[in-house]
Amino acid sequence: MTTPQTLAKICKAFQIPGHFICGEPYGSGHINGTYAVTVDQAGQRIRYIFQCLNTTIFKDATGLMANIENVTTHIRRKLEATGAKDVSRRVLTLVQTCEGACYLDDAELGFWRVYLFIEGGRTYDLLETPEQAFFAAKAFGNFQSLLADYTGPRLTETIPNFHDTVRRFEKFRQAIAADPMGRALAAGPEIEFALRHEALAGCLLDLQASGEIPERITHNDTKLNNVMLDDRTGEGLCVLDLDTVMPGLSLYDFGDMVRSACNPVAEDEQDVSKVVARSDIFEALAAGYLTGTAGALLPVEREHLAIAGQLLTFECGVRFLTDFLLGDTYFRIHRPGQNIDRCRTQFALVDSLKSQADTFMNRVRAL
Ligand code: ADP
Ligand code: GN1
Ligand code: MG
Repeated sequence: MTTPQTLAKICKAFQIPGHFICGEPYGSGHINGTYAVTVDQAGQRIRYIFQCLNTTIFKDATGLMANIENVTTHIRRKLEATGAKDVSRRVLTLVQTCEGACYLDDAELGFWRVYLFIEGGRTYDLLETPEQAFFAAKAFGNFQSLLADYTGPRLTETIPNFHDTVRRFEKFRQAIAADPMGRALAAGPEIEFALRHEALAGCLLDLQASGEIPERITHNDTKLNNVMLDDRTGEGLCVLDLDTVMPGLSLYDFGDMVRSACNPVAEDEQDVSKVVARSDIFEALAAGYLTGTAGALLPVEREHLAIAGQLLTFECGVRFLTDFLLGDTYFRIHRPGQNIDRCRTQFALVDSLKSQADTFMNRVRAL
């Protein structure tokens, strides 16, 4: 973990006036190291988000930062053109280094970026109400709408084949065969579940290959704690975590919202009997996403909203399981067994989504 002394040093490398007061780990992301840093500026305490990028996972860190600059610039211009209020709370703002770059790449300190801290909003690991689901999904849908006319340079694929579930399944099979930690035996029921559901893996890739669903610029990591809701109005405020914004499918974005929002308990809950796909949340997500994407979704995309939830939940479960088998090198863990627990909740959610598939589809059709 990065010490306050190191954060103070990083602070000096960016165009941040005033002096460093304190900094501590922030949020519950699994990949990057995120810190909230407080600075005294002429007697006011101002916060910033400092992030150390995981460059083992994001191998093309400079390409990734170029994506974020291009995407945030495009969104900012569009918001300004429509006279939106409070633009610096509605889109992430990168702070430049003293040299005028949008990141610091330092042999000793690592790869860092700094964002203005968006005040007056919060992210949720667990959703409480359908209203929150509606506004979160609307914000992700609107994010996609804002990028629909993006004409800048083609965005870098920051993690190639990120949602290629078939390839991910192949990696999973290799992990079972290699079993470097000797954990396959302990994960017997989960491995069996995954193998039994393999057919799910290709469902969206097949539709894309046949040209039935289009590639768009999508977020690709629409977990609920990657969108801020406004404390005052409850509405969507800002879409965060732009590391995986790249060409993808709308259904990936919707599917991951279903995965992260429908479950009433934590992603690593150990009592899987508590896992259930909440139908009122699903319906609110669908309504919010259809509102945010403002008519852009094709009928075939609408018809696959429910299966997308199953697919993305399955994919994530397979990823957690693979990481458990390989020794927890991808998703940060805070206790042994956390990745297999995460896998179990995902698979329990797949079961619940499957058993309610018809109801969920009827809800979408009625919207
Ligand atoms: P990770 O890639 O590790 O998931 P995120 O970019 O999602 O990192 O950031 C982790 C958490 O930090 C978010 O869930 C959110 O609560 C908070 N956060 C991120 N950026 C900001 C920001 N600009 N202002 C306020 N909070 C933020
Ligand atoms: C990771 O970075 P974070 O914590 O928002 C992961 C997602 C997973 C999610 C599962 C780049 O998201 O793909 O769905 O964990 N991000 C990356 O909680 O792999
Ligand atoms: Mg995140």
